[in-house]
Amino acid sequence: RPRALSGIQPTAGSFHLGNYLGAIRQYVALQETHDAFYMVVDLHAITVPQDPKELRANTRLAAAQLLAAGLDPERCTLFIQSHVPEHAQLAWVVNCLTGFGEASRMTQFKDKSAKQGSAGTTVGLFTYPMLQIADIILYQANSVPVGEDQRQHVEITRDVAERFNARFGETFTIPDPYILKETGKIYDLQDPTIKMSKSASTPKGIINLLDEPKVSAKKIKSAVTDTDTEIRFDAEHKPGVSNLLSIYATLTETSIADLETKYAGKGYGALKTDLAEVVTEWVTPFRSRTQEYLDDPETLDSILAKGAEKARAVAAETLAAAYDKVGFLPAK
Ligand code: AQP
Repeated sequence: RPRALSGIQPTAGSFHLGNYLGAIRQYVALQETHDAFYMVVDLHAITVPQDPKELRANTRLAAAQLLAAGLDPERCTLFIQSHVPEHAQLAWVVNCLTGFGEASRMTQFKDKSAKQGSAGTTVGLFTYPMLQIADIILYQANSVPVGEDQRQHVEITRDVAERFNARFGETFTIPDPYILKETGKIYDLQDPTIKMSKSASTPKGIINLLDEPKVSAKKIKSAVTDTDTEIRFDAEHKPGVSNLLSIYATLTETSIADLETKYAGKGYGALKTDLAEVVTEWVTPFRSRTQEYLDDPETLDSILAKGAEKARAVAAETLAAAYDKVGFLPAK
């Protein structure tokens, strides 16, 4: 089976609909076809300040949500990044193989450091993509399910893995991004030209999966559309309506063409009311399943311990091979 690998940050509070449709939904699907490794990336989280107690709680919450969304510990390996020290160990080697200029071109770093200001920008935020490279190549991943915003990080992973292989001999698999055209970028409900994002969206623009369904319904009903009345997919001229159609089509596994037919002659209000219903139907069992995992931390922790053990077996083997290729003297 080909390998899949992806990671998600332990967001405070809840994952949002962009995280689910852009990434987590694909994690669930790839369990069936891939030897899949998914992790909560707590090492990445500390690139910005974190309260230790909250970080711990958010890490469990993230794992609970991944399980509630459909990850099955019998069909994939779910673990916490800091439980597998090989990530940080390989990241150092990756740092030493990545050019400063090359790393400086990462747009996510440029955006986030601009927002933080230079005093608030850590070296960790700068080297985030290098840790992400290590995350991916440690598992010899073929596919990396992510949203469109992560494409550049998978591309630099390919470059650095190829560089390592050329310099030291074939060691790492070159990964491909796995990004779906329909859901690779879910947009903010209030500004459908930017992605739905925990750091850039206003509260009204973002659908948090653990919010009360009533709260999300209200946000959907006040989503920005356009002055036209026709329900038609046209990302360029009708970004708001197109975003609602993408969300609706994916959650109900219908085609956008079928939705266009269904809503022909109907107003935006009807589309929004029905979409609010669709989202409510999806989040209601998701919320209660998440709570069940949170109510039983022993089970959750034991799933994560088993995941870490499985992940370490793979990661340790790759790290040993890489350290040997680089010329590190093995410890006796
Ligand atoms: N709007 C989105 N559309 C599609 N995919 C998205 N992802 C995030 N937003 C969208 C994908 O979700 C996965 C997890 O992302 P992350 O761990 O980077 O989470 P995040 O950083 O908390 O997500 P945000 O909201 O995007 O955070 P900020 O605002 O900090 O940048 C990734 O695969 C990502 O592509």
